[in-house]
Formats: sequence, C-alpha cells, structure tokens
Amino acid sequence: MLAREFDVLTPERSMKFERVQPLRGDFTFAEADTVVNFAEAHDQRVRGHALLWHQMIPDWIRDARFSRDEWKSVFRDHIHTVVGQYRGRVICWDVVNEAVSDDAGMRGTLWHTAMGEEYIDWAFHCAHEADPGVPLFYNDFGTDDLGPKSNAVYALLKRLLERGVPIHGVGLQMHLTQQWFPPVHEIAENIRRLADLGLRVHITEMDVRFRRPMTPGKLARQATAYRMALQVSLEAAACDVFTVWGYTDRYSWVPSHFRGWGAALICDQKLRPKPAYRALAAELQDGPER
Ligand code: 9MR
Repeated sequence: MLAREFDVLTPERSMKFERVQPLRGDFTFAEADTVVNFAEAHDQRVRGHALLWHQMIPDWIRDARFSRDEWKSVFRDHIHTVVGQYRGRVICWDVVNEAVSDDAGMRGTLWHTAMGEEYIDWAFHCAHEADPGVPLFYNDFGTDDLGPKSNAVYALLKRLLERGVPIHGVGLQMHLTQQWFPPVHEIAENIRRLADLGLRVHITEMDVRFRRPMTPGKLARQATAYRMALQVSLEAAACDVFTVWGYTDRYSWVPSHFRGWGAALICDQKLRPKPAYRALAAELQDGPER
C-alpha cells in the first residue's frame, strides 16, 4: 500500500540523531537506507527528517555540557555526515525541528542555552555546505493557523532570512485533534505570509486524533478535517507536498502519547480505508483544476 498510494515518504524515526549517531562519531545508516532504498525502488521521493530536534537524541547529547564552540563542532560533524550521506537522494531536509515552544518563546534546549538562536543559523549553514542543492526546511507543530506560536515562527524565519541564512521552506506539521480544527482561512493566510517571505511550504505530518471509540460522526468530522487541509494546500501555489504521519491506525505515534486517543490516520488498523481516505481521494479527483 505504501508503494502504491504515495509518492513522497518521510522516515518517521530512522534519520533522527539517536538512530544515525548513537555514539559519538559512530554513524549508522542501515535503517535510514532501508527507507530510501524502498522509495527509490518505487519511484518515490524522500523528505529528510530531522537533523536537529530536542527529542530522540542519544545519551551523549542528552548528558552533554558542551561549550558554544563544542556544540558547533558536534552539529557540524553530524549535519555534514548525514546530509552528505543522502546528497541527491532527498528532496529536502527538515534542518531544525520544533525550536519554538508552545508559549511562543524559543525552546530552552541545552544548545539554545549555550548558543542562543545562533544554533539555528549554524545548522542551516552546515546543511547548505554539505549539499548546496537541497532545499532546507524549518518544521514545527501548532503553527498551522494564526496565533502566538505561528507568529513567533514567522518572526523567526524572517530574522533568519534577514541574516542571510540559507533556508528555503517551512513545514506545517498539522497534527490536529477533535477539539480543534484550525480555521481554513487562517491556514491559507499563514501559508500566504510564509510564501511572501519567499519560502516553500510543506504540510509535513498530518493526522487528526480522536478520543476512542470512534463513531460515524467522528469519522465524518475527521474526513472533513483531512479534506480541508488538502484543499488549502492544493490551492496554495507555494505548497507542493502534503504528507500524512502514517497511513494506518495500526502504526501511529498517537496512542502511546495520548492515553485513550488514537484513530488519527486515514486507514484503520486492518488497513481498510476510512472516510478520511475517501475524502482525500475525492479532493484529489474533484478538486478545482489547477
Ligand atoms: O511519530 C514519531 C514517533 O514514532 C517517534 O517515536 C517520535 C520520537 O522519535 O517521533 C514521532 O514523530 C514526531 C516528529 O518527528 C516531529 N513532530 C512530532 C511527531 C510526533 O511526536
């Protein structure tokens, strides 16, 4: 099903720091290669995800008390190696993931404490050095519509561009919940202002989680949310990737993170299409000509 239904894949875990550099200087790409080889065998593209993130970091990073210069050298080694490894084989990289906190400040990671916002500039410069041809993205959640956090992300991206940082796009993760579907016009407006900065926009991790059990009403609302997001992204000239964060409820990050919640994806646990699947198919078939 993965081979048949999709043309872009994102490895959910296998390119993250802990997986590719579990011990300092000890890089391992077997798992990530499996995904990339699968994609290439099926004429699919790959989104590189994610070079710097505060989660899924190995112990040697989690326990580190590096100086500013040590962080820079650790990040340069990591980014050069990983981006170099997949040069020409991914369509973009999520270079920095979730650097803005939910209160719209900068997330207080060890490296932010040591380096301030400069770590972001540094990461993008390193990635650009390693593969000058690959588009580089900033990726975050809860920043799909308009609000304090998406304003903070917008302001951050504007600062980066003003400083000449090589950044080309922004990922809107689109993790939605039954309690809150962002207003469509706000998503459209957010994409427009990001595009006005000259950035590409990808919908990177869409899912729509519900409190179980599912009911016909919940399935219908979920279908509407998926279709709404696909429609907005199809209508935005700056947006050319729409990604779901998994395609079967059998494999989803949601149940283990939110007790009692789940059923967030477009096929059920037995890989049977849900109303959301049919809604996406209908939008792709019947949506306005473009
Ligand atoms: O879905 C991913 C899950 O399987 C992993 O255990 C987790 C930690 O690596 O990361 C999840 O994906 C996250 C993504 O990389 C960034 N945005 C939030 C996603 C859900 O936590």
